[in-house]
Amino acid sequence: MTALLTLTVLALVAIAIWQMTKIFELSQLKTEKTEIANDTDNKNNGYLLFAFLIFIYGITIFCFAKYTKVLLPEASSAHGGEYDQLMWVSFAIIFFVQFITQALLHYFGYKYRGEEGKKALFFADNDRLEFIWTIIPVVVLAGLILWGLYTWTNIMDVNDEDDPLIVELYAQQFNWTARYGGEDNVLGDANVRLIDIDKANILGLDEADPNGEDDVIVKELHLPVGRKVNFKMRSQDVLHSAYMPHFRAQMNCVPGMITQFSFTPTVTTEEMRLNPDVVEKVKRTNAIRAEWAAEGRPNSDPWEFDYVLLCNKICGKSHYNMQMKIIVETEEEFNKWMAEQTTFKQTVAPAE
Ligand SMILES: [Cu+2]
Repeated sequence: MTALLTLTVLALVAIAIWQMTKIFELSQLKTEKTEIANDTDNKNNGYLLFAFLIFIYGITIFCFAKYTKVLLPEASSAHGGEYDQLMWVSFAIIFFVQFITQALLHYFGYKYRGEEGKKALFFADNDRLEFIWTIIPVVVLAGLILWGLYTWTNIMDVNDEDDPLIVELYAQQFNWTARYGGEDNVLGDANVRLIDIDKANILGLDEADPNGEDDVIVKELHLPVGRKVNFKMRSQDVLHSAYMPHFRAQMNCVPGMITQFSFTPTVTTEEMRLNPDVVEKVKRTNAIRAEWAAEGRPNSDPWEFDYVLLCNKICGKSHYNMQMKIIVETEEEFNKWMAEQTTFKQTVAPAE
């Protein structure tokens, strides 16, 4: 609110100054036609172009220096490295091209400013120039697109080779539920029409399907490190998107259909908590939280890093808080945890 008021005051002061200059100008005896730009005006505008150029370079460098730390830490999935490399190379090319073209754009704006007696040269075309500025972007973009397509096909190759763990991610306003295939690693059939709250059948599993009997339904996603996981996404109501940023994974959850994504987690939660970037982030966050705690504000308990599954599709008013904790652990820890879970058959109320 204070910021808004300050901005309003600043804007009003600026308008007042502008109006006063107008009054001042009008009160002067006109010596020349001030509405037409003269050489001095053009030159000043040319210099302003350079000032703007320095401003955009400056703000870019500033943002990089100040905000790179909020980027995600190193990828925790087998395909994540490839994905990150593609992103960084694209970034590098964009910044390189932007650096050069902006400098040229502003320099030419200054160089060919209007001057008394200077006439523009009529220049129909130049085949060589046209060729250069067409062929370079074509080659670079075609390279990036082909590499992107190749990476995409690699990442999106969801198949059942290497005995993947089958996990369903079920989205609804505004929470996630995960379902494991159980002992047989096969998910029982399910349909939203079969949801029966009275019987605690919250995911609409088909009770007649024997594959569903040993399914395990949980509110915290556990994954064994190094084992491929095939995710099957469903949505109960509207479009959601299952986003697991640390694994560089995202897939929309669409009502009425099953979408898929597959990845292999490579770093356990324990290991990730020791990652220098993560340690730094936890430190920064907890420093802010300590300040909050001192002020008696809510949500100020110390934070510990955990992987998360977030919803990345604005799906309603509590979308921002639609998340589920992910724990990546060793095979033994995972098996131990799994053994403690109850199966669908054990939890569902018997038919009356
Ligand atoms: Cu959502």
